[in-house]
Amino acid sequence: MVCRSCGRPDPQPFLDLGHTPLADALVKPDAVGRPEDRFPLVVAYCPRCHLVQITEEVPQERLFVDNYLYFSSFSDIVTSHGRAHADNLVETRGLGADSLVVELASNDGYLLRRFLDAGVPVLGIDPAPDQAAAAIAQGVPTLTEFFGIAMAERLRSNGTGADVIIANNVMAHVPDLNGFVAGMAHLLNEDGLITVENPTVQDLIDHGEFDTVYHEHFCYYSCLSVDALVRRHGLFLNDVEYFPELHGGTLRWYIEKRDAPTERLAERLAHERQAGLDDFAYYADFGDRVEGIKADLLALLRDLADQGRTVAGYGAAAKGATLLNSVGIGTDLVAWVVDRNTHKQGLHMPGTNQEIRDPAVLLTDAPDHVLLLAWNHIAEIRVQQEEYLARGGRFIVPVPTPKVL
Ligand code: JHZ
Ligand code: ZN
Repeated sequence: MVCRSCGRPDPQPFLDLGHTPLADALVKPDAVGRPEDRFPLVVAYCPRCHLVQITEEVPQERLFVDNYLYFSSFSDIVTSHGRAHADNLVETRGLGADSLVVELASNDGYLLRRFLDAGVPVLGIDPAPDQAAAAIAQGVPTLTEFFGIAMAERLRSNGTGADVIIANNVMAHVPDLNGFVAGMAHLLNEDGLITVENPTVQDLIDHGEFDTVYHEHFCYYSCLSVDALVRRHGLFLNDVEYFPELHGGTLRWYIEKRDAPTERLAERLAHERQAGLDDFAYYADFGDRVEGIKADLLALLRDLADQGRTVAGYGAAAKGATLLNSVGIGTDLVAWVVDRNTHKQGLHMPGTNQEIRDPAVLLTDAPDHVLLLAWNHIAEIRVQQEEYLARGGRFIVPVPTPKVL
């Protein structure tokens, strides 16, 4: 393969998670036990533009149209983080009735709804049919399509231009990166602003977050790789903010058509160079470290099973599917999983078959331990599960080091 950003041949592989099923391809009860499609999951580094990426390319329709039940609104911290950003943009950009905010991967519309409530026109774009329908149902105009340069040209020729483009947790999800960024550049008004958010590759590596690798995530970004990517399309990375608690460590990048880098960005770029994110050596031993985490987690769970302890999982997250499958955690070690997303309840985890149940069963069935598959939401889950913990239930976190809390 060639690098998805700069086209250099043969990015250098450093992590192989084997063949895994698609992380969001939850299984209907009557299909449990039938063979599931599996795809290689290998992560590689491009020494020219510093982009970390997976080598496999599963068709986007399979990932985000046929098998996608992620609804942003089931996470309170995610929605409040987004709403604060919206309020801030309305104020600092002076947005009003003549402005247009476009969101790529607008999901169920929770973020754009906030702009509408402030009197700012919006356009959502998201190919996931149920999420787009939910957005439309709450009054958020949404195009149920994949975004790219072709769509941007079509919108432009209809006279549409964006003052703000928001792309949260989507730039990692596109195989044709350059088409996506070219599309943003084409759609953005001359004095407009793009904000992009994604978990950072630095936190992935430093905190052993290997479970955030799955086929939906084609790319894993740093300021270095984003800078190289957007420059190719006449855009400039000018500012950055860091949210250490969001999705295991998220960066928000501010991108414009003018070249005006802030001190804060310069510091972050220097920090990434100092850490070695522009050198393969930084990534080289990650595969071995992941093998260690996997072995420790398996030993911990086997030990609990030997002691007759019951273990459930919290969060039918995509990262949960990677964790269960790459470690090899069957229903003998984690019996079932809970998730408050009602669209996921009643289905089963891909590959490892755990049934997905309502979180209320943590009190009625009272497992001794709960493995936090959605460890990124620990603060929120802790508050919700106060009663389970008060009765003596224990949480287990899988990363950076598997441990019983
Ligand atoms: P969560 C998703 O990954 C998918 P996942 C996607 N590919 C992406 O890029 C990242 O997000 C950013 C549930 N839950 O957010 C909701 C509770 O049950 O870690 C979700 O099903 N109770 C777009 O799937 C799951 O857990 C709660 O209190 O790894 C968490 O999934 C909370 C807060 C969540 O993302
Ligand atoms: Zn490259």
